[in-house]
Amino acid sequence: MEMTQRTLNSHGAMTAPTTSSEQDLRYPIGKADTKTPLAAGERAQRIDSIAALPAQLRKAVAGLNDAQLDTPYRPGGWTVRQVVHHVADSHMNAFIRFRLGFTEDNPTIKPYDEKAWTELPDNRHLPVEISLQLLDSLHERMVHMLRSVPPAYFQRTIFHPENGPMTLDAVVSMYAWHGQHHTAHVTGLRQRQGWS
Ligand code: NI
Repeated sequence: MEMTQRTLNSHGAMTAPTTSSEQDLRYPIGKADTKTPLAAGERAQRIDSIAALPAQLRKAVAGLNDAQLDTPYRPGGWTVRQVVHHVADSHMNAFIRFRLGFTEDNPTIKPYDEKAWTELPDNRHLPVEISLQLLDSLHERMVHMLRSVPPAYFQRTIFHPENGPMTLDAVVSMYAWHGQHHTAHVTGLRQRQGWS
């Protein structure tokens, strides 16, 4: 089902979808704020957000049938199923990036082709529950690590070959945002489709 967002102009006529509404579908919570360094309270809040993600994502997809899970969250976008498996793909990389950054001096991290990963068969076919369980375990370990390392560790850096150096504070912000960003793709679709 097409889910173009149309708005009424001042004369009451339907207008074509605008770039801004497409942007709204793609970036429902805006872009990541990766200012660095974070104040201790801000960092704790963002780590809390990472901790909350698995349950939020589980709630976002609760009760959806296979046809709904295989619906793109926006025209031309990934399906809900692909979004959930992508979050697991991405956060496995996050876990490794934190661990490299906490234990090595400005390690070079490995970018990956996230779009190509999302086309792999497990992402397209497996039940979302598989990745929800993976995220439960992964985030439990990641959050324990993030809440327990010395605060100074968040000023350590990783080196991204395309984007340059990033502090671990920026990585915390990036992945706190990332989970909320994709959860909002699913909750936004549910709302627009009237799936309750
Ligand atoms: Ni993503």
